[in-house]
Amino acid sequence: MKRRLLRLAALVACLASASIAASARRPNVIFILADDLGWGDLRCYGNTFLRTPISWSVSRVACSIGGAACRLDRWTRRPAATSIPGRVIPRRRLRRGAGARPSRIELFSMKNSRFHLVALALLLAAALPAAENTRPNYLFIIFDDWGWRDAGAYGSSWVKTPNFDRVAREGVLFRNAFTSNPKCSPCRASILTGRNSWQLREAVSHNGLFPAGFEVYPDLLEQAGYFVGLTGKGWGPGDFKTQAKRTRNPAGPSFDARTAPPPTTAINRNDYAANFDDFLAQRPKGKPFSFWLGFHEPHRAYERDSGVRAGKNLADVTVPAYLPDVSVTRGDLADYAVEVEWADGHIGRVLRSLEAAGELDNTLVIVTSDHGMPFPYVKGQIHEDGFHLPLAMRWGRGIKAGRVVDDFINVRDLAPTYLELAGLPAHPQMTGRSLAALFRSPASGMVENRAEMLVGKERHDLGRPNDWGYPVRALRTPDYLYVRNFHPERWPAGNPETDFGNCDPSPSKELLKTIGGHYYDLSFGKRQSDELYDLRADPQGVNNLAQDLAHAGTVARLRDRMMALLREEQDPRALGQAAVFDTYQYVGGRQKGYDTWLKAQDGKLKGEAPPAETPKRPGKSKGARGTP
Ligand SMILES: [Ca+2]
Repeated sequence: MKRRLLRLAALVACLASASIAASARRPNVIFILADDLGWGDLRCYGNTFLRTPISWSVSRVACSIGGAACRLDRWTRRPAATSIPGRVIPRRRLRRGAGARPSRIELFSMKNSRFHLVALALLLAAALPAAENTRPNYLFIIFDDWGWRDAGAYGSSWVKTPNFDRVAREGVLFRNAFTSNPKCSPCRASILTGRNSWQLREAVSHNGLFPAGFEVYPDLLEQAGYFVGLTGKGWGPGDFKTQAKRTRNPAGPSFDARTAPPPTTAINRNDYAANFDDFLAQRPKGKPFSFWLGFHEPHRAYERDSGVRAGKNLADVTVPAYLPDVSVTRGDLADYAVEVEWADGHIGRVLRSLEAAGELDNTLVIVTSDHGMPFPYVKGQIHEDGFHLPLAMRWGRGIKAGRVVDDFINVRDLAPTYLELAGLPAHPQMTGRSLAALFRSPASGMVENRAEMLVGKERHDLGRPNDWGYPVRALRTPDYLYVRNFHPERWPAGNPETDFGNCDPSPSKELLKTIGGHYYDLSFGKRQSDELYDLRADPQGVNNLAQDLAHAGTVARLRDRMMALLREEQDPRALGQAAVFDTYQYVGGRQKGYDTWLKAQDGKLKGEAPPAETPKRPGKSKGARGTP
């Protein structure tokens, strides 16, 4: 029926155009001008992997008009052989333009013809319903605190991630993916809303309120007919009920019923892959889906020495430049690796489930993390390994396999991508940039010249007087990381007396506190207002060059560029309104609060018993940690 309607509309369009042209006794010409559509992106030019709704529709329209043109030729009694439906026209002939023999042109023009515009709109409208069933599914897999270097696809030999590597191999691996704020809640808010964290009011904070007035992509997809779900960690920690009045996590309704015995006491009991199977089983027939699979791994705590017990050889571990290379850090890193590898196994299971359901190639699978590993100098810090993310995507129907892309990707680009691929209009709140055109390219390397990235933070954890945060903004370019610390008089990871609250407890942290010196200063010491790292010579960013006069010009240039971009983004920090950031409520526990520490000192002076120590979270409670 649709096909008949389409042919009828095409026939009407072409007959009309024929009536206009008949007086000149020439064949009709309709030229379909698609805006920004690459010539290789049409199936009729041999494209075998790309079927986005737009190119699909244009392709169908072109073929249909070709069919109508054949009838048209019969109507005008011209030889039908000059117009063959579905015929491939050599590119050289398309370039001949006005010099081509009119009777040989089979590409059509709507130039200067209002009627033809209307006819084309009718044809596209007829074709779009056919594309509706081709909307892709989305499976978004996010680790909690997984560092970007720790995957086989990025060259790691000691962290085994065969399933992440498979996604990269059968799709695209991004070498420059970033979160603009390296902490759980602000990064996840950015993913959901498609905005940078300083554009999200209260959601810039870790453990704060999810603000009212911002749309999230799972809701928008659900309204467009998608079946949505979540297992594990969505947005959080924080409170999405008080201000946003949400009754479920912004990442979607939870599917957490299935549990399984974990391999260590610190790994979560969530059987992520089985919960995804439950979600698939409950999906209404024919509906596209969007699922958020949020691992709790490799967030701390870890089972001590689980790495060695799992067979890790500590001699194989690669210790980064900002940590001392000793057995304590090697053991800590090996314990972290066990959790990464456990989670990677679930990726293999969900890929097999998609294959069994016949949905693998119609599903855009994205695997990433919310920020770097939970070690000093990384998690919560504006350093290269803090905000640089692992990112691979697989979409059999829409991404050519084996690509490695160097464009700078921000997690806020994901939400607009989901909307565009689902055929939805761009949302005016989203400031990220869709990746759909990048997907269509078969190229590797720098594809769209996305080559700079803003990074920053305000308050993460407590631990400074008045609950102050540690405000930072930074600009990352292919060669440099420039960092601006707006309050260098504050302690970057929290005050020493409150035990550097923005650095998770760990054997590595205890070691640095014990030995002091260089590594302690790197992670916990106060910083200069400007930092500059030349990532070509110093890829992990540990040698600050900003105080070297030889780099003064680079510092000034990058600072000016960064502030100009922040003003464009309406960042309150760049508009003289920075005081607002420290007014945002902190909703987590106050054990790390400076006021809690002060009260304890008062009690000591008065001879009172010290307050009970902050209870250590048992590993198995990981699942409930902080996420309402
Ligand atoms: Ca995290």
